[in-house]
Formats: sequence, structure tokens, C-alpha cells
Amino acid sequence: MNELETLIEKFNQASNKNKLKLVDDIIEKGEEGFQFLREFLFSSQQDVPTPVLGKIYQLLKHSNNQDYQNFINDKIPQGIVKPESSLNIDYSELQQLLIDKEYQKADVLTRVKLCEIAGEKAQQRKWLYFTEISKFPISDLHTIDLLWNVYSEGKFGYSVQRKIWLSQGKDFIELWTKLKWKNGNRWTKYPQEFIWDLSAPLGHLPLSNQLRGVREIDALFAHPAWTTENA
Ligand code: UYC
Repeated sequence: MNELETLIEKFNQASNKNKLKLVDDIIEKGEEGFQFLREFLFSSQQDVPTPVLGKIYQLLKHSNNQDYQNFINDKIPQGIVKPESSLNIDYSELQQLLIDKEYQKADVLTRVKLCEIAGEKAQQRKWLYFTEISKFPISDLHTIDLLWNVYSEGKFGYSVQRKIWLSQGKDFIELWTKLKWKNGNRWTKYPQEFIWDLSAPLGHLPLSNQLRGVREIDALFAHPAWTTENA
């Protein structure tokens, strides 16, 4: 077996977490590495999208090789997540921003989309009442969360934040610290002090403004979306 074959065998047996790391090693092997990842992505299209597939998709789309870009544009132009919505809301722009790792723009658009879910009054107000959040359809929250998660190597998304919050005994102060939304007594300043790439801590994005208190994020974490398997 050559080095690439050994890597591929390792990859096939690895957990999703280790697969994320091995993708980088496989890419380093050049053309044949890319070829393998392309096949892997193509043959996984009917599967539930994972951060591993999202990372491969991003690498192929942003490679210097025209063949891979063409492959993406011809075969899977819209991305690997089918953005389900009970309200016929269009999440394609959010998907494209996240594919392109435009996390700051995606963060802004996510809040716009949440207001769109809540309806006309919230769209005008530009922020949410916690009572509106509890009525959100599961499918739309699943979609937003999946998009963030799949295109961030599993780092971002409300479900990631919620898990940290649970692990801290539902203590918001502890959560802010873990997410680097707060440093000691100092709130992180929006937008310039937040970290808009994958060097951010786990769960750093998307942001929820705490100016009006914790009831909004509390309602988000209490939503049945996170304890229900399917929409
Ligand atoms: N901001 O500090 N935030 C804003 C965060 C707070 C404040 C937006 C997050 C603390 C003001 C977003 C944190 C606070 C505005 C976030 C944070 C504060 C603003 C834009 C760490 C002062 C302008 C979207 C928890 C001590 C308000 C939006 C306005 C905006 C996010 C101040 C996404 C995660 C308590 C004055 N902050 N925010 O909602 O109306 O306006 O323009 O959380």
C-alpha cells in the first residue's frame, strides 16, 4: 500500500471527528487525494450531511483546480444541505455564505432569517420576543443549525451552544465565558471583538444579542427542535 492508500483506509475506519483531520492529510497527497474525496462526496449525497462532507465540499469548491470547481458547479451547485422550511423560507443565500466561510455575513443573515420566521412584526422590529421563538417550526431551526454545523467542521450552531450550556448546568455566565462572549467582567464588543473564522472557540457563532436579557436565547435552547429527531 502507498501512503495515500494507507490514509484512505484509516479514513474509512475513523470516527467523524478524526475524519475531519484526515481530510487535510489526504488533500496534501495532491491529485489522487482530491480524486478520492470527490468520489466520497459524490457517493454520500443521499446521506445525512455531516461536517466531514461539508469540509470536503468547501475544499473542492475553493481548490485552485478548475475540474473540482466544475464538478461542484455541475453536480452539487446548491450545497449538500437540503434546506427544509415549513414556511417556504429560502435559505440558499445562507448556505452559500457558510460554504464560503463568510461567517460574519452569515451571522447577520441568520438574525434576519429568524425575524422572517417570526413574521412581519418581528421583521419590522428587527429583534425577537421569546414568545415568538417557542412557536418556530422545528424544520426551520434544524435547517439553520445544520447549515452552521456542516460548514464549520462541527464548531458552530445553536445545538453546539446548547450542549455547552447544558454541560455548564444551564448557567449563562459560564456559557458566555466558554463562548468568549464575555471575558471576566467585560462583554465582548460587537462586532469587532468577535472572531469570524474557525479559530473561534466552540459555539462562538451564531451570536445572540443579550442586550434585552437571556429570555430569547433561553427560549431558543428550550425549543423542541433540539430534543426531536425529525421535523
Ligand atoms: N453583543 O455584547 N449590543 C449587537 C452581542 C450585550 C449592544 C448585535 C453578544 C451586552 C448594543 C449583536 C454579546 C451589551 C448594541 C450583538 C454582546 C450589549 C448591540 C447586533 C456578548 C452591553 C446595539 C444585532 C453577550 C453590555 C443595539 C442586534 C442596537 C448590538 C451580540 C450591547 C449580534 C453575543 C449585554 C448597545 N450585539 N449587548 O441585535 O439596537 O442589534 O443597535 O449582549
